[in-house]
Amino acid sequence: MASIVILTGAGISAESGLGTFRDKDGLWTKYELKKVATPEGFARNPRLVHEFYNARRKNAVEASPNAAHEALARLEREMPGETLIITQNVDDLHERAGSKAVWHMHGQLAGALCAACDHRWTAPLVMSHTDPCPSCGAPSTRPDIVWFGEMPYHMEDIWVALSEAALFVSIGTSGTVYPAATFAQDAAQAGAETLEMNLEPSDVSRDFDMARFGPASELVPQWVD
Ligand code: BV8
Repeated sequence: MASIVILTGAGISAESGLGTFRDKDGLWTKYELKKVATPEGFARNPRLVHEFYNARRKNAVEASPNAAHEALARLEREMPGETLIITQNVDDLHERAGSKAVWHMHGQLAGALCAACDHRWTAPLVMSHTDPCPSCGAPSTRPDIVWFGEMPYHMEDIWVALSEAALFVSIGTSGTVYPAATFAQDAAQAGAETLEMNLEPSDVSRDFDMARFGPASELVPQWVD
């Protein structure tokens, strides 16, 4: 299991041009969270939800990994088998920077999910809820994204990874969304050292032994190299 477990949030992709959620003019200031990031919102207006994720999928495809993503990929190459990225992000910038050990606990823009039969497949760039499921044919296609009130992916493995980490590093997250917001505490209780790297103090800064504040594209390469 990895000795260094790294949690990333929207802040690591901010300098790649992908919007964060809760910063000034963040995503939640333009779209109402409960209308586009909950199962109820999808049931009520699937067209609006697909419009939201189609726009983000387009932005993500057009964006490039930044120096922070690239530094984490270097760290993985330098310490094979010793690092794990648990990301709340749904973009694929970690993978495009070269990281291999990446778990997307909130799903991925690149994934499509059938709301009727749970079939998963690779999402086209533009999706619509009327797209028939390739497996059961039902017109119930949704993004393979974990919405509020839904169970995040990889939770069993995440609890194990946190219990075995020597170092837990959090990069670019406001610490407002659970269960990710408790990961620093969970790792510390199991004996890990904890480091927060963020533009500014987060809601959970008190849970960290060490902290560095500034842009991820500067802090992460300094920490890795
Ligand atoms: C769950 C979808 C049970 C993907 C997201 C009532 C009913 C049901 C649940 C709840 C409830 N009340 C509370 C809950 C729990 C709920 C929750 O946490 N609500 C919050 C609002 C209180 N959580 C859930 O529902 C989760 N499921 O609890 O199931 C369970 C529990 C335990 C174990 C198993 C099961 C599901 C949560 C997932 C929701 N999906 N989005 C998408 O559309 O992208 S969450 C959304 O917020 C994104 O995924 C995002 O990743 C996540 C966290 O946001 P951040 O990444 O932190 O981004 P943010 O903008 O907030 O912060 C950016 C940070 O970066 C800032 O601090 C900024 O300073 C910094 N920054 C900016 N620029 C830079 C930078 N840092 C460095 N460099 C820079 N350049």
